[in-house]
Amino acid sequence: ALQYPARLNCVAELLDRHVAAGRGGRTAIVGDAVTWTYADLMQHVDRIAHVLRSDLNLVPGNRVLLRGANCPMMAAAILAAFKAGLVAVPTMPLLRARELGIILDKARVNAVLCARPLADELEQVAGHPPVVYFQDPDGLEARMARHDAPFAPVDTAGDDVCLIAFTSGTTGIPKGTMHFHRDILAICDCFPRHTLGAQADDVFIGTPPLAFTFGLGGLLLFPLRVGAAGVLLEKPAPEGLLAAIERYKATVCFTAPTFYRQMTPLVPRYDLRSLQKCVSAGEALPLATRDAWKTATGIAMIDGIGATELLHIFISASGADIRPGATGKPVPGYRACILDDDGAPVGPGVVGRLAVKGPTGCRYLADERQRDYVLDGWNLTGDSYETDADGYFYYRSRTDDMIISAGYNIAGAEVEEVLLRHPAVAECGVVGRADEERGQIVEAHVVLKPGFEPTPETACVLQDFVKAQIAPYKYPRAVRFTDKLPRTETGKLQRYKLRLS
Ligand code: 3SK
Repeated sequence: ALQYPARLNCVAELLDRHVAAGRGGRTAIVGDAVTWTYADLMQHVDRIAHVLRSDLNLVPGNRVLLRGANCPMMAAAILAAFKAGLVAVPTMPLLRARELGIILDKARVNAVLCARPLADELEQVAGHPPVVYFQDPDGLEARMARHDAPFAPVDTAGDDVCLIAFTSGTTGIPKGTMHFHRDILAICDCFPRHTLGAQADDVFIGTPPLAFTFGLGGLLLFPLRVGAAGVLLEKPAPEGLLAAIERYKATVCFTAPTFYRQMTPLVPRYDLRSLQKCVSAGEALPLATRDAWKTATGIAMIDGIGATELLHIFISASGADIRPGATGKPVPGYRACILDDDGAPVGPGVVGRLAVKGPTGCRYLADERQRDYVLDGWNLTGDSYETDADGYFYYRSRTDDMIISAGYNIAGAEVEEVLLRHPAVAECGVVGRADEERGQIVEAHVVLKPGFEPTPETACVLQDFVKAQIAPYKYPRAVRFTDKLPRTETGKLQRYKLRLS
């Protein structure tokens, strides 16, 4: 089992340790516009920590919401919050005012660091806490210039909360998951060490936002743990990612199957000889995607399943351990089993609920759903799996109504709630529909109010309406008009019927 000291600030281990050991000149972070060494990163982190503590008067345990695209300043802001004994609450750049409002409220946020280009939605949240903008000459950067002293890591306990990562609940009400300083190190000491084999000369690159723990680990924490470099791309697109792999000679890529599918036909246009390891998570990896990528690049993808609740990947396989069709085996440090509906373990070949136990685990912030997620220390992830006789785990489906599209978790209920606010919508039901490109797409079944026409134009109007209200990746890519939704006698929407229709 992993052992960490009782007093522990994860940034001392991830960053300061390298500088103290003479590795300050190594590249830590590569952004679109700047490259920072470990010493540069530490200087930025220390200055932001001073701003948070001295200028904003925050005290250990206070919560700081962070809003920005993947860039060196966003990375430094997250680490600064950890180092200053605060709790970082990173948020997806695409979130709208409504979603930000819920998070600000739920996490009882004391202050915000926000990239200036993302100011609009935040400013629409009534009564938001004090904000300091970065990527703004008169904002955070100007304040940082006034603090040049080193900042000593706050003497936090290993089990002090340092991160609240939000994930969309099936009801559309985001759930905050709380993680300790020691959890941050634990995820670095499991998957990247045992499955990925991360090394100091690796260059990590990829697309998931730092606000998604898949990206936070893969693009920032994992490289720092081994003294490697992470490339942060502000606007990742398939062509841009391939060009960046070539440009920065990246060795390890983290992204979702959708992205690998989009990149596959473009591979011959780029020199990807540096690339050695490709990690896929965020949604199920179809065999066809894995095979096409192998044919195009020669690289056998490292599939994995993780959860925001557990912080990172807990089942995976690499190299000779890869078995086509299987996600893999529990990552060393984790245990996993399959449970039936009564919570009893089942043997190979029987589909049931995936349960996981390990050094990290679910701690919801003020949410009753904790009781459903954790049973006797086992985390019930909401995925149906089965095992084979050799202990490999095979993904079958989600056990809940979560739609997973291009690696994004989307709650059908949240999209329904928005659609119902449009004057044309009488009733609606939103489900996931299998899709070659994105794994699943959001599909809305809509009953219109009298006077509205079920035309493609109306569908576009509804799609634009959703995009304007909540993060655009949640909009229904398919809209189907119907006269009636399938409901039980008690009026409950029968989503499975919509999925079959
Ligand atoms: O969705 C996943 O598989 C995942 C992977 C790593 C970290 C977090 C998540 C949700």
